[in-house]
Amino acid sequence: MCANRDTSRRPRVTTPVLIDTDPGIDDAVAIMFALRSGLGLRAVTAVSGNLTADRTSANARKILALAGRADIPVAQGPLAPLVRPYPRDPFSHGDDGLANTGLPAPTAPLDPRFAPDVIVDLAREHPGELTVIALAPLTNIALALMREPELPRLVRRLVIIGGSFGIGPWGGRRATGDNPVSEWNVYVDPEAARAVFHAGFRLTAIGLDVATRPELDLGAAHLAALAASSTPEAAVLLDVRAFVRDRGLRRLLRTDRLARGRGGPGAGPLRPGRSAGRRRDQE
Ligand SMILES: [Ca+2]
Repeated sequence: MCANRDTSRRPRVTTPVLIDTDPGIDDAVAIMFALRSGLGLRAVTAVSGNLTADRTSANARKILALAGRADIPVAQGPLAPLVRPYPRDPFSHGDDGLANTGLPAPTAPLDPRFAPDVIVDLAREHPGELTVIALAPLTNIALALMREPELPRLVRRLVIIGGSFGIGPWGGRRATGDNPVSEWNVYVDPEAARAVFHAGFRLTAIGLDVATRPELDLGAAHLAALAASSTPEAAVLLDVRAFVRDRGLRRLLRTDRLARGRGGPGAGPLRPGRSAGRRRDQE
């Protein structure tokens, strides 16, 4: 390395990042945030979660195209978890899986490689450097582990949205597994989660107890900035937020109807219960 201190002409060095994902509206937002925050996103691997992988891989390409990054490769994983059947997500993500935003069909082709192979390839290409951000069931990561048992040593860091590590007032209400502390990404493919959590990665897991905290929601200042923005991502983000808000209102209204049907108008406070939350909203 030369000792030239003039850094202005050097290319910006960013940590290579791979996002494993199941968009789905929340992951669509996460991908937009990742791109806008300047992460060195090198590849996206799509897995079955909120929708099956054929749809999540298409949605990932739609979001990348929206953000002007259709050059980032997207590879598709399996259509089902490792050993269990694919469970339908009780929360609706809209007919298109992206809050009915009607984004155009992707024009960029799917990467022909199997998604777990892309994870292994990128980890080998950047030994000790790659950060993997897993926003979905861990099927792809577990399959990558089977192909390359050294993956935990090759990957610099694995960050997971998954699991639940405490009981809080918000997590249970938004849990989509089979009980109030059961988190969707682990619920869908628990065998994959077990393999990944025990593999020896330098791992950070952000659980349901943290990810559902209301202070992480967009605040008034964020919404004002989005409304003032002319970027296509901002318009889609506002549409997504409206969809989620309306979806919540429909759940409340339905619960209200159920309560009145059982005990009349004074049957109890309006509060979405587990039974209402677990039914899929019809659009
Ligand atoms: Ca996800």
